[in-house]
Amino acid sequence: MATQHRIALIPGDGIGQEVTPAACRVLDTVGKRHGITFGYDEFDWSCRRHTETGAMMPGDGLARIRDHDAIFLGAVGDPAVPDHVSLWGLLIPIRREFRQYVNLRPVKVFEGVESPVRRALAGEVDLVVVRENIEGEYSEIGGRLGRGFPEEMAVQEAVFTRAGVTRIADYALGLATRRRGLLTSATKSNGIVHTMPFWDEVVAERALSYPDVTLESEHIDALCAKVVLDPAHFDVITGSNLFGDILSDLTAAVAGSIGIAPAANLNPERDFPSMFEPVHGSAPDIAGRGIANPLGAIWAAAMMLDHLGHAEAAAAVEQAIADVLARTPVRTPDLGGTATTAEFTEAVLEFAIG
Ligand code: GGG
Repeated sequence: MATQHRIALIPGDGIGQEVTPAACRVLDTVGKRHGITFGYDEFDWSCRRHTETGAMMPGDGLARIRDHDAIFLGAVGDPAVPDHVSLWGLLIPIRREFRQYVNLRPVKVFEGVESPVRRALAGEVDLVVVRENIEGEYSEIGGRLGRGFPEEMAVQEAVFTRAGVTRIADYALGLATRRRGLLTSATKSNGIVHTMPFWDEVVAERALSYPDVTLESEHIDALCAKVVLDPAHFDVITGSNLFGDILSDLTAAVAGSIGIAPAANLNPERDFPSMFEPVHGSAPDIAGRGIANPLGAIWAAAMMLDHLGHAEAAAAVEQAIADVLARTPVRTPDLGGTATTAEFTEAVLEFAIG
């Protein structure tokens, strides 16, 4: 009998509406081949909904998706709604309420994709960014005073807890143990005098329990330079919420395009559903033209398959992505081609199911 999964589907805004159906098409087709079926409950939570109703999602939104096996999200953001309103009205509450404290963002330079960085060669760059996802610089603590007056001010408190840093360090160290054994921790303890030395201390303490992992700590500014100059050096990179977010866009660009990067927002204990999304945003400049790169969303779907216990199906999707890039000229415009979202998706399916 086929394994059935219920997925909460939130296409969201802009190209999220275009790449999410592409990912579902791959899930359905590859799933069928592997004895897995998906039932989707689609939610219209988005900036359009905010414009019409005043809220990104309904008051009981989180309760409605709590019991799904996983959540698949397209993209969030539209010029009509301030970015902090759309993010804090949808994406961030999901991550926090469901304790999705790991944001896993793998990056590879695929054969057939030319990186803008000369030293980023296919087969050599294969790294994972492990971003802390529910605390750090993304914090509600703070406020604004004296709006409109010359002395107007804004204060934003970053929040780092021992529990929070410990669990993300353990996740990253565990992952490094199963990979090449190198963990790079992003810091800025020369300028940020409280939270970053604390981050460094906790990561170093936890590393003592992982003798097979070499830990290196790099200031975020120097780390960004090194990622560009020598991307093949890196294996697992961990960072706070903000540093991890910035690093994953940087590493995705080094790999050729932010359109190819996937993300898994994981609740490792599986007390709550985890959420899968492409790293890219809603890209209003190209939305509606059918040319968005669905690779990030399709790769995120592969990560979802893996999380749901279907490693073989996940590997088949990842291999199909690699095959399209290595063996065909099919590319969306962000990778220098002329293929549409649908054409790229078809090419992936041809390799995935033969
Ligand atoms: N595909 C997810 C998305 O739309 N992300 C937009 C974004 O700005 N994300 C910020 C973040 O991940 O913290």
